[in-house]
Amino acid sequence: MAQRILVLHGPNLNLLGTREPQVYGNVTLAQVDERLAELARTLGVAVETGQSNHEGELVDRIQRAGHDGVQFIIINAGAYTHTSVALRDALAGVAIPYVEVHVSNVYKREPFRHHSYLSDQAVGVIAGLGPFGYEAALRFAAAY
Ligand code: CA2
Repeated sequence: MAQRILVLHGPNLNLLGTREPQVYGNVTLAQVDERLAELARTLGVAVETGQSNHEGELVDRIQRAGHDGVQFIIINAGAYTHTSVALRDALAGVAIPYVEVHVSNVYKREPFRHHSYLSDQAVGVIAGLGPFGYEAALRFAAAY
């Protein structure tokens, strides 16, 4: 059975590639997901991607992952990274290893983006590599 990997995108990431290109680049979320699907085929893993602007929906998706055999999570929680104890608790609750991804280098940005509720429980964190960060995370997950 192929390893099952869930990629979750949080709030506003549906706007990727359409606004603020100086911060987030020109690649759209659909293109990121397409690239991940292609790469997953090459790596022989099963990847599922999803985006939500709603904290509770992200919590529900993480809880479901705990029941449906997901073995690794790649998550860019967007702004919820810096605010959400609920997402932290959901990830801890399912105990599925995860990598936190940020398109931008949050450490070069406003101080409120320097703290993450997810990082200390993550296997690792990728920030500032643009959309390539997701690809690097998927390669890591496949080898994990
Ligand atoms: O750099 C990242 O990937 C972030 O997770 C993106 C979040 C931000 O709140 C985090 O601090 C860092 C923002 C989501 C993307 O929002 C966009 C807004 C306009 C245009 C494109 C994306």
